[in-house]
Amino acid sequence: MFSFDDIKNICDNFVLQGEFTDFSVIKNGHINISFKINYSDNRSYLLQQINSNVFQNTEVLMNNIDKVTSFLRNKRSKMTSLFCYPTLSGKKYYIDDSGKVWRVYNYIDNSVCYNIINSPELFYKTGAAFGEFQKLLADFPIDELGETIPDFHNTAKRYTTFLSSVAADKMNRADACKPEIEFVKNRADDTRILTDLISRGELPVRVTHNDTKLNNILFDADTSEPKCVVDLDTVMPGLSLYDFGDAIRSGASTAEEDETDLSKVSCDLSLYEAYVKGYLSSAGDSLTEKEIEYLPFSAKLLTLECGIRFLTDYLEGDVYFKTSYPEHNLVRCRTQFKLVEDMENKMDEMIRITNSAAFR
Ligand code: GN1
Ligand code: MG
Repeated sequence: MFSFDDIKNICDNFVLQGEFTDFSVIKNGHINISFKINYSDNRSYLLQQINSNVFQNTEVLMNNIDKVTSFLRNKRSKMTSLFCYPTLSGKKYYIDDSGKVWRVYNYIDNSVCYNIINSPELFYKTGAAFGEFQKLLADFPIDELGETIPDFHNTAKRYTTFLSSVAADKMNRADACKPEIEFVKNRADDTRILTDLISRGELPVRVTHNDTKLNNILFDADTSEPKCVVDLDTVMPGLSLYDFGDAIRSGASTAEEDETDLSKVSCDLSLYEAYVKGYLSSAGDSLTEKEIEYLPFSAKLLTLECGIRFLTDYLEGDVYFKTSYPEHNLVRCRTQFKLVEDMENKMDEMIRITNSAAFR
């Protein structure tokens, strides 16, 4: 899709050290397009084409990222932080002749990420790292952050949008997913629970990551210690519960997000327990009782929300998430709904685990 010259020409607009030698595509992520770009003297950087359909206000996006990364770099932490390289004109992003938006980050060397994890020890560390990330940003001036995607985790709104997509059915796909549509409608009340708590002032709005998918944390390839929290596009005002819930959705699942054999999909309670303990070990003393009370529910809600988003995108004709085949979003929503069902069956146990970890 992109030639050597295409990529080199884009890179030439950034202030980087050395000579461009080659590049490779990084396959992770449903939104942006990422490349590892290699320079002379073994230097590498991460080049990304930002999805402007998803992030419609580049100024707000890059301003948030610039402020947050600068703030994190001044904090004491064992983890590394991202850094945005400037363009020749001193901006944080570059717009090419065809209107595509690009940025360059430092490349985090010698690191690995996972789409699936089966080690509670590693998932404990993941929880501790995301908890630390939240704590490091606790005194960030929240008013300086814009909303990069308005109502990103407003599940009640996501539900309304979903209903409109079902009604419009512009791709004639609704017939093919009747059980999934019913599944969502049966859980309409759940979608309003956190938004209601926010409007009653019962949950604190914090600076949160909002996309704490397992593969958004990089581990050191040698030591397996968390090395860097990445994908900062959605760092903005949010709930701690969004970050906790999404991490469980993605990391405590026994299967990948697009597994077609649903018998392989479940929520692993030993992974759940490990994450809760890791997360509480770093973020615990800053959480309110209400936040702790809603941790188990947030896992279910964020999973339901993600499934609703996949299903909505399927009904809309796959306009948001990158897909590799026509039913990809439908397949993804099915794994999420299978997980939701499994969490519903295990909810009492999830509550017990959470309480015993929090109130020891
Ligand atoms: C997207 O960018 P990526 O792949 O980490 C999405 C998340 C979803 C996730 C589902 C900006 O995350 O909200 O939970 O896919 N990011 C955006 O895999 O929509
Ligand atoms: Mg992302």
